[in-house]
Amino acid sequence: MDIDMDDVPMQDAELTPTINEETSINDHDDFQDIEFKPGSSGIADNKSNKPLELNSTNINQLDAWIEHLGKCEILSEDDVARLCKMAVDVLQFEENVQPVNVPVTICGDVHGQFHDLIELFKIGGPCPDTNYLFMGDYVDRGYYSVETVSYLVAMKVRYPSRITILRGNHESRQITQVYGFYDECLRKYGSANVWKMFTDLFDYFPITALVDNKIFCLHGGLSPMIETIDQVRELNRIQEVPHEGPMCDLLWSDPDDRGGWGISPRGAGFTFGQDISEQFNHTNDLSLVARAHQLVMEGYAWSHQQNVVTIFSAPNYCYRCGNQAAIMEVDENNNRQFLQYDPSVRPGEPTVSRKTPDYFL
Ligand SMILES: [Mn+2]
Repeated sequence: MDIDMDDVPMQDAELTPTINEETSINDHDDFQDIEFKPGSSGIADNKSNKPLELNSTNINQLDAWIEHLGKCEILSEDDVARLCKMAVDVLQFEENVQPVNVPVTICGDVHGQFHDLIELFKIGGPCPDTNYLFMGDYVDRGYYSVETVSYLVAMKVRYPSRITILRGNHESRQITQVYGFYDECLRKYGSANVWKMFTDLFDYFPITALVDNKIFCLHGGLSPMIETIDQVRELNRIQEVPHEGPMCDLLWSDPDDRGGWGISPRGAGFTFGQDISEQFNHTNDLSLVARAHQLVMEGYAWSHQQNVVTIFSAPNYCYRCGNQAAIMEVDENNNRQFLQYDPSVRPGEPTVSRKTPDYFL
């Protein structure tokens, strides 16, 4: 049985045995097609032919939703439908390689850890005062995937030029049926309708971003079928994440210490060595590939002699990994600074004190 490297810390193999229950995506073919009809939610049935225009009515609506979601309270099913329809009319007009200006703060996996997302905005500064680029994996694993993805989508619709939300390998019908988001939607809404709406919306998320023409941002990594960024622009991204091929690789691959291309233990995507990263950055006149997808204990980790950086923004991942989280600020002069943070306290969560209680003294 294969291990999903989402869960394998790059720098602390000791944790691996406790958190390696994820398996290859190809082990789950029994889930096929039962809940799998792209477009069945209807959120994309009446797409506009031009980007959503904000006016006082929909701004007031969005601000009310954002305030509600900010308290970690879910929207009604009808409001999720309204939000997702608006989001289609924003995201369908974005590009496979969405251009992003500096300054911007680049973030990695969030995985339903809503209170830590709020902490992220405290550390990095509130949106829209600070521009944000999230590199996917908003759902699954944590307890608040619904609130997390609702909040980020609402922010995207409200401040479309201030926040960019890329697709991760978990923004998929198949993966979310295994790792939590599907079950969470059933539990919180009593049906799969909200899951269908969001997974239909995920098909419209951009798959990569290009910051100031210098930093190529994506969830996973490189693909042996992609040599130039223009080749990413030619893909048809509006579909479920495929099991193989360039779009799959961009959302699933990982950098590796070995050179060349390797078979990924995740069962999807590839591993790629420093020679591959150097060639890609040289060919495309890039300074850096920024990606997420792997737990790193400090919240960020350089690889391939600073040709690649991994950013992971879920502190104490799965509420038990003990890792720090990080985000990467890129300023107007392209200077980079990492901000690290620890888990926020969830309401109802027992606060574990390592201090010896007084009654033992
Ligand atoms: Mn991932």
